Amino acid sequence: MAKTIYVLNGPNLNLLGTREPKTYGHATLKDVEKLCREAGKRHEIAIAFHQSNHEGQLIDWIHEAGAKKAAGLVINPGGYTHSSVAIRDAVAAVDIPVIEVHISNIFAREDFRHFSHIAPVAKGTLSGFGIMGYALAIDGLAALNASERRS
Ligand code: CA2
Repeated sequence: MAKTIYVLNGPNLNLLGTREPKTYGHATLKDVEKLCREAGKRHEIAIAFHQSNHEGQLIDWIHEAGAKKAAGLVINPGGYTHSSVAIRDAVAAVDIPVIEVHISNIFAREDFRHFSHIAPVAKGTLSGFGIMGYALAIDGLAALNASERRS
């Protein structure tokens, strides 16, 4: 059965490409989805791509990825990065590798963006690579899966 990587996008990321291009670039969320599907194809891994403005929906998808033993999960929690203990708890509760992605470099921005509830429970974090960060995260998860199969 084909492996699946979940790619989850949090609040306001549906607006990508419509505002704040200096911070987030001109690409839309559809462009991000295309990029992720192309990365998935390279590794023969299916992509389950979602966006929600609702914390509970994101948590349900994290649980679903865990229950289905997905090959991994890429999450850009948006503003919830800096506020959500509930998303942190969901990430900590699943036994699959989770990569946190941020389009912008959160450490080069306002102080309140420097803290992430998710980072301590994620396998790793990518921040500041633009939308390329999503593809890099999928490449990383594919490499982790390949090395696990070898050991
Ligand atoms: O850099 C990132 O990817 C962020 O996760 C984006 C979040 C922000 O709260 C984090 O600190 C960093 C915001 C997502 C909002 O996205 C928009 C995109 C275009 C226009 C308006 C909002």
